[in-house]
Amino acid sequence: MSQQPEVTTSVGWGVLHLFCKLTPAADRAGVLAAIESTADDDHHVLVVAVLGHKADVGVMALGPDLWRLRVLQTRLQQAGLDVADSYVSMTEVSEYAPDLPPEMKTPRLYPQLPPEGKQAFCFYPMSKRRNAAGPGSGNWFTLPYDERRELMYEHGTSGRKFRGRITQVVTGSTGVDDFEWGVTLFGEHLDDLKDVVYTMRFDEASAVYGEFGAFYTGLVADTSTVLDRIGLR
Ligand code: 76R
Repeated sequence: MSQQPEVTTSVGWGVLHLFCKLTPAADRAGVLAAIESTADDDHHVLVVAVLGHKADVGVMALGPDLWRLRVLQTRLQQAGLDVADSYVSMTEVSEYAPDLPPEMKTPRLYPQLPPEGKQAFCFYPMSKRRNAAGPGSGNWFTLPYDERRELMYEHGTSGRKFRGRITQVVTGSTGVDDFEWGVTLFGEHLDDLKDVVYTMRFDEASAVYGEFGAFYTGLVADTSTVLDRIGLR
């Protein structure tokens, strides 16, 4: 294979969520090797045992080199996993938080995952509504910036009540996947995830403007534990 130059984001990292089903051809050693060969100092892979029918295993990979993320996908497929759903996004600092101090910006752009002690996981994609008229009307993108910033300030205030209980990783996907953000949440207890999402439903930014895709829920563990528990021995 010819040597490809790296394709990167200009800031932050690329993020690939893969939700996979086991097939009869699934090969434990191949899956382990795919994950181990992707992770290095800059690239991180975390593995989730998915609850429910939508998938068996979730893999979230982050890092600068998008080819490396694609090769992970290829190797998982070659190891007999069927990618049932996926999401492509990138880390970002919100336009409503330009003044965050560096110690808050760095973990937004370069999150160190998984957060310690938070094994309950959920992922869902989200957009802000842009319907001009009629039922379900509301257009986030025609609101003046100051109004949007106020609403995001309200959002941040209700979010901060969960500081320590929840780790949120909001990654941008406008133009690269079907929604505008991927929302990945980690908590110690499953109901931490429910509580934060329920609380945010009352924030105007979510109550009036939030639109959501499919939710995936799972349990974070080291790769071999996840593979044991989903029955790939
Ligand atoms: O980064 C920061 O901590 C600054 C404040 C903040 C911003 C700018 C913040 C805090 N969020 C921001 C941006 Mn959030 N967040 C979500 C969801 O289900 C839903 O209704 C929404 C999904 C949750 C659960 C959540 C949690 N946030 C965003 C954006 C980007 C908006 C943009 O740029 O236009 C989205 C889509 C989004 C969605 N948010 C927090 C939380 C929590 C728990 C916090 C507090 C974090 C902390 O203080 O540690």
